[in-house]
Formats: sequence, C-alpha cells, structure tokens
Amino acid sequence: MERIIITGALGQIGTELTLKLREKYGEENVLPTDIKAPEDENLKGRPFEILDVREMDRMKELVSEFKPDTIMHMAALLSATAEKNPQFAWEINMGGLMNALETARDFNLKFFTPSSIGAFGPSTPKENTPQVTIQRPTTMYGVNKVAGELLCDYYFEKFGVDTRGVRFPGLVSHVKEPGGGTTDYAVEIYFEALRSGRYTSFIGKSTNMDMMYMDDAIDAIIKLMEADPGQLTDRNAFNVSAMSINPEMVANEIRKHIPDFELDYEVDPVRQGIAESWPNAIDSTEAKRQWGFNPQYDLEKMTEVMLEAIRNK
Ligand code: AKB
Repeated sequence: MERIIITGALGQIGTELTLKLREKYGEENVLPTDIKAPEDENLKGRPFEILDVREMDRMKELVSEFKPDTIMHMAALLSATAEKNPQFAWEINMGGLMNALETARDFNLKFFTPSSIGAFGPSTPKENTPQVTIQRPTTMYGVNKVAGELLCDYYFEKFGVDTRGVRFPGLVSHVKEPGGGTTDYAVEIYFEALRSGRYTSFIGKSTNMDMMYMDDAIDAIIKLMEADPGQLTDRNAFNVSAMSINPEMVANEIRKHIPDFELDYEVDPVRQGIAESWPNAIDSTEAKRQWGFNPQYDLEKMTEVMLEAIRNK
C-alpha cells in the first residue's frame, strides 16, 4: 500500500483510519472522501473530496486523477439505521460496494471493506463462532454484509481483484462517536460516565457482544492490507474480536475509576433483537494464523484509555 483512497472517511472508522494512514504513508498519499465536507479541524483544509458512493463515474474520475493503488471502502449505514429504512440501506450499502469493486477492477486496485458480526444470525453458533459457519442474518444490514462478503469472493475469483476484509465487532473510540449501530452503547457509556455519572443502556444487562478498541481495529486493517497475498485463504472477511462484553461488565470496570457510576436500563426492542441475533463471542483464530491479528486492548485497558482521553478533551 502506498497511495490510498478512502470512502466514508468521516464515519467512526474512516476518521481515525484517515489520520493513521496519513501519519504512516504521508498526507499527500491519502485521499479521504465522503458525502459531505469535513467539520473536524484535523481534516479541514487538507486533501479531501466530496463523493457519494452511489456515483460510480465520480468515483472513477477521482481514482483516475489521484492514481491510488488501494481503495478502502468504508461508507455504509450501520445496523439500527439500516433497519429503519431497509431499501435505502440496500441502495447505499450494496450500490456503494458494487461501485467500489468495479472501480477496483477497472483500475487494478487493492481492495478493503469491512464486514461485521452482523453478517451472522440466530442460527449461527453463538459461542466461539467459527470463521466458516452458517450466515443467515435477520437484518438488512446483515443481508448486505453477507452479500458483500460473497461479492468480495466473486471479484477475487472471477476478476482477480485483491479483496480483503474483516468482520468487525462493535468498535469503541473516543475520537468520533458512532451513529446508528447496535453496539453504540459501549461508546456512549464512557462519555455519559464522565458527563453525568450515569447511563441508561438500550441493550440488556447480560447481552454479550464482541467489541474491540479502535486502535486495534485500525492496526488490523493495516496489518491485513500489508499481508502477503499468498498467506490469505479467506477473501470475504476475517472474524476479528478482542473481547466479549455486556453493559454490566463495562459498568463494573468504569466503577474502578468512578465508584458511584450508576447504570440502569431502558431496553430498545429493535436493537436488543438485533443484538440477540448476533453471536456472543466469535473466534478470531484464522485472522491470527493467516496474517497475525494481535489485539492489544482488553476491557480493563480500554476503559482506562477511554476515560483518560474523554477527561482530557
Ligand atoms: C453496528 O452495531 O451496527 C456495528 C457493527 C457491529 O457492525 N457497530
């Protein structure tokens, strides 16, 4: 990877990915794009292009001008938002992905796009979910992710596009709050712990989901993209996770720093239903074996850095 174009660069992952890639490959070698202009001071006044991922001609025009060797396609609606407007989610998530894959094929680009634990469903084994297993999700987001994984396999086999991906769990970050995800409670809880000393969770007390700290997620993307292609057997997406946690566990960890932190519950049936359809804990063995996935943050360390960073904002 030397020159990279990113779609959805203002999203939760895109924002930090852009900063990290600039640091690593140089500002002139990274072109972030999104449907709207950046407000973030770190992104303003630097190379940036407006791109609606539904417009393939514009995507190809930008690629033809910038001449990247890699495209990272991050633009997508998350699970809860997609469930509110499934038709629109199909248009953005699948339309955008097809355009990005076609662009990669035309310009011979390396390709990255994230899948998700949302690509699994109620009939998937819940514990130690294997890399290759039943994928019959019951959300539009999940349907998009499974179709996306299959498309990545197809473009690799049929057209030789160097497709790579991971099934991200919930990602926890203090830089940019997520929007419209089922796992968002795990970010909000830290901000509210410091803002008001209490949090009302929309996810039930003992509902476990996989999570990962954002630094580990960005490291995983870079490591996977830099891996020798011959090492990679799976071209759809790799299971990656650093911890399986529930709201009660996060609250207990926060109380080590803020002893009177209070947690109560107002469970949202839609997001709770989505969470219950997902695995409790996926198995990341293949990612570790094939390209050295090696997360550094567990719940304890993540809680320390989250609280410290939000306090210093
Ligand atoms: C969501 O909750 O929709 C995302 C995801 C796990 O893909 N964070």
